[in-house]
Amino acid sequence: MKLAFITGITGQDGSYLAELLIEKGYKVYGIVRRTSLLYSYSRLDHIRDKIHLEYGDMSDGSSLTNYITSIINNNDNFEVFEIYNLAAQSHVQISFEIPEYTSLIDGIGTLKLLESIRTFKKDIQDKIRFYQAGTSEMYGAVLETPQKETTPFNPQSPYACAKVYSHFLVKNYREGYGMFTCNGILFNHESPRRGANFVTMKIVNGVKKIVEQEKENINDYILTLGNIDSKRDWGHSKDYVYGMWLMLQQDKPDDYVLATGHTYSVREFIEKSFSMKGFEIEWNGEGINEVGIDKRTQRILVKIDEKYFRPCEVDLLLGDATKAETDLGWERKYDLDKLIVDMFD
Ligand code: NDP
Ligand code: GDR
Repeated sequence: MKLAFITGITGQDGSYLAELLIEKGYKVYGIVRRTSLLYSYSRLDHIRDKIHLEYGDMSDGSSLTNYITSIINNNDNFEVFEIYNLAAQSHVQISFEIPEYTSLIDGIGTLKLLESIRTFKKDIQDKIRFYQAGTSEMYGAVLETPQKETTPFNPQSPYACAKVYSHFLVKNYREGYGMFTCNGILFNHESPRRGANFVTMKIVNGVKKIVEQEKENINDYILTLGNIDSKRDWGHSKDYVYGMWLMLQQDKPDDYVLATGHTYSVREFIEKSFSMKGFEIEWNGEGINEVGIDKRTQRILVKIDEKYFRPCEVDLLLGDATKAETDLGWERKYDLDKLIVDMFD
């Protein structure tokens, strides 16, 4: 019997990963946070009867240890137990507003999980495999392009600093205690399940709103964004959760970059998204006064607001996933156009 425990199961990646593992015959467990409304289950509605959920929180080490222990005790003779640590305060800009909380969940939370695993005897520990959701944000103000596993980190936010801490813990527990722990270093990945306040989903939802408004002859909505000149290497979450799973199927634990090897600016993402719905965007003005105008009607569709700027920005991310492609046989099904079409649909 194969077991999997996903922290962050209610999130974008957690929900796709749960689907994949169910398909592969795993018994899938996850934790959910207590909230006053049950909104956080919405990405799991379609598989709710196929997964096991308990309340838990990355800030509560005993809940994590108790849950992992109960999974092991309730499944005699399990073959392998894969733990995917996807839970995080994952919004970079918000990490500047709640840096302590972000560090506690994205940094110390990882330590709590690793220590939980370490409490088990060697014969059990040897059947546990651990995946850490690392990020291209760790490269930050990049010291090399493209970025690969050997590129030094230069984090530019509390979020990225906490993830760097987790990255080295995972390496430390692998080297120090011989645990099967892997770091994924994943570049941006999106999907129809992306949170609404990440830039790609915000753009797609904005374009949809403008299309809907045009049908009703209304034209008061303007898509308002921050820095549109940063560049990102955007892939699809479905491709990336498959890569996470592949990492834990290898004979030896290691760290891998997952990326598409193509980078686009936020500006290009805006232009592509609008053009898929028949709009051609012209840019006018500079800096915070720049606006994106519909060439046909001269209506302003995009404007800039300083409130979306970050204290430190990551200007360019471009990943080199050669190691994952060669060693894991990782392949992607989505390019940027296919991704945007999927997000619209
Ligand atoms: P989401 O923000 O969609 O999901 C985050 C998950 O973490 C949610 O299930 C959330 O629960 C959970 N969570 C947050 N805080 C806590 C807490 N205190 N205790 C328990 N659970 C908590 O992120 P993604 O799915 O996009 O990303 C998954 C992971 O991969 C994250 O760690 C992220 O940092 C990392 N990553 C993401 C990339 C991307 O481009 N998407 C790229 C590289 C790394 P709730 O639903 O209750 O909020
Ligand atoms: P990122 O994603 O910070 O790369 O982190 P996000 O979509 O938030 O920002 C990408 C770029 O767009 C610029 N931007 C805006 N961003 C947001 N959110 N809202 C806006 O209005 C806006 N306008 C411009 C940003 O400044 C940035 O340059 C994501 C998260 O999923 C992390 O958890 C993950 O680790 C990294 O990707 C890889």
